[in-house]
Amino acid sequence: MDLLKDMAEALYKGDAAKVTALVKQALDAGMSAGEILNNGLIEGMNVVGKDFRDGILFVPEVLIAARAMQAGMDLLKPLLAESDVQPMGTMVIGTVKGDLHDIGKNLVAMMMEGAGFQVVNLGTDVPAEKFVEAAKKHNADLVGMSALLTTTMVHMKDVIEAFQEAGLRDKVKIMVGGAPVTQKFAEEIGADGYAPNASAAVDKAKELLGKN
Ligand code: B1M
Repeated sequence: MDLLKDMAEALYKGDAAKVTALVKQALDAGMSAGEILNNGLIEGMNVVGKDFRDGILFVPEVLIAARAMQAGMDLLKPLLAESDVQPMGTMVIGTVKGDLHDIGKNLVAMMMEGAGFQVVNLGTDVPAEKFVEAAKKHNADLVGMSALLTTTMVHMKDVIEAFQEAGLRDKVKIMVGGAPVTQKFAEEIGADGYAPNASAAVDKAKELLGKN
């Protein structure tokens, strides 16, 4: 168990090399990929999320921790794919059409992965039809949209309408976020959820899928 505790701590500190070494050690010791993921990596990322929310950690530390998480995940992913560990859910995420900002969106994507979600990151400048196509292809439970410009946040509504037109609106929960986006705006455009930051996004996603 100490191995997993050390792993969570190394992840919190953003020590990717140590996380990698500990994941290998845990696998050699016969632990399952699911156990390492849930009790080592996700455990560490949960603390990162809480401390980010509470203003103890800031964006650079979270990005470094997320990189360490990714290093561990790279080793576990092929094993998880073979095993029967079910993700918390699948999220398709992207920055809306016309918008090239992706730092916050990637942070949300990484925190979601850290919480055990499968994330399909569509990148930036994503048109409505691409969100719909990807949600269909990956059988997504959640669609996440990010916008950093007042001129592009309006496209979030277009995406929601595209899901309605495709007859898929009832199949997915839609979450929005980004600096100019508010709870009020989310309600106005008919989104299911809004989150002000990456750790709140994880909480909201779990809430929307009834996984709390
Ligand atoms: Co731009 N930019 N930018 N920019 N940029 C802003 C957003 C701006 C506020 C700066 C300013 O004027 N003070 C302003 C927008 C004004 C407005 O619309 N009201 C602006 C502008 C005007 C522009 C250009 C138009 C500038 C120009 O060319 N004249 C241009 C537009 C390009 C385009 O997109 N088409 C532009 C370009 C750029 C760069 C390319 C140089 C660069 C982006 C690089 C990149 O992302 N790869 C950039 C940057 C870095 C910024 C600022 C400085 C920082 C944004 C950022 O990364 N924040 C920004 C000013 C600012 O915000 N202080 C600014 C850190 C990030 C962690 O926070 O993205 O808010 P944020 O994400 C948070 C939450 O919002 C939330 O969680 C994240 C983590 O906590 N969140 C979600 C985000 N998405 C979510 C989704 C969710 C839930 C939560 O659910 C799905």
